[in-house]
Amino acid sequence: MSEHEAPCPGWIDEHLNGVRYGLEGTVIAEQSSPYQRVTIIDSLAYGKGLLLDGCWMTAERQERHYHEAIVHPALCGAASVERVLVIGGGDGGTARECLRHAGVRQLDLVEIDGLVVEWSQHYLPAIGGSAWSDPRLQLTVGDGIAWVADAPNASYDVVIVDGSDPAGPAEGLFNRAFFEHCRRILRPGGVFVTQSESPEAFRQVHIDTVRLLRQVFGHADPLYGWVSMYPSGWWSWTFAAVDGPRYRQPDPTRAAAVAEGCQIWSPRWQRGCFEAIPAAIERALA
Ligand code: SPD
Repeated sequence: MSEHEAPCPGWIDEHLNGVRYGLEGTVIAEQSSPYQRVTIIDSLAYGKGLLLDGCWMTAERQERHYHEAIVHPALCGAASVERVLVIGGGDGGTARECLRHAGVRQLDLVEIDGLVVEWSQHYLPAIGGSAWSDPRLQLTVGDGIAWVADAPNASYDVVIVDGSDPAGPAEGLFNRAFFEHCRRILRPGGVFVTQSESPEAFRQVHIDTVRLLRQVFGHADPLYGWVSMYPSGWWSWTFAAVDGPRYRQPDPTRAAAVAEGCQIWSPRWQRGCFEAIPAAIERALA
């Protein structure tokens, strides 16, 4: 989808549809895994960061915009948070935010690419933080699509899909069969969330993803935020639940326990971001 090129020395860019999204910095490690090209950079503005196949994934001084947004509406909204599944998320940031919730007893993190985990632990240790040594974390390097297909009915309270863009290893994380399994493995009161791309730079993928989730779950709500290193800087995460949009009403006790440590998320921020649906997207989804 995008190419990682270095058009001028000292810049690392993601290229998409005639626009480049770049950081000034240097590549400090790069290798092709069996799944994708994995690149670690050191940037002036955001510290060390990760690209997969030339697309921005995360960076030390930027990651909270993404990880707080994908995690806390789900973990503050689910009836229980005892058993959490994260598909993808090999940098550890989503796991770190989940494990700030004291009610989490087991977090299964299933990442397809062992090199992403290895290099995130080595080069970006602050992103996973204490998650990597937390006994509640069960890390599996394996196929998340097969994991959800094989998981028993009603086996998780929260399912989080923290994949990359729908090309290469993440392509199968955006289709009906996958979403149906995610719904099947949720317990009553359970909440599902997936990163659902940019309403501008990936407009059609975004609309298709929300539509499909509405068909599978009966309802789904995109939340809009900002990840300035991603194409257009405008991003979305779409939430659904087995028994109504409970993710819109954060549990006050759980919210209070995590809000103090957040840079971006708060119940108020979340309320605004669920309401901030662009008019044309709202019409397209109607
Ligand atoms: N275009 C970038 C989409 C990336 C989504 N996942 C990011 C991984 C952060 N844990």
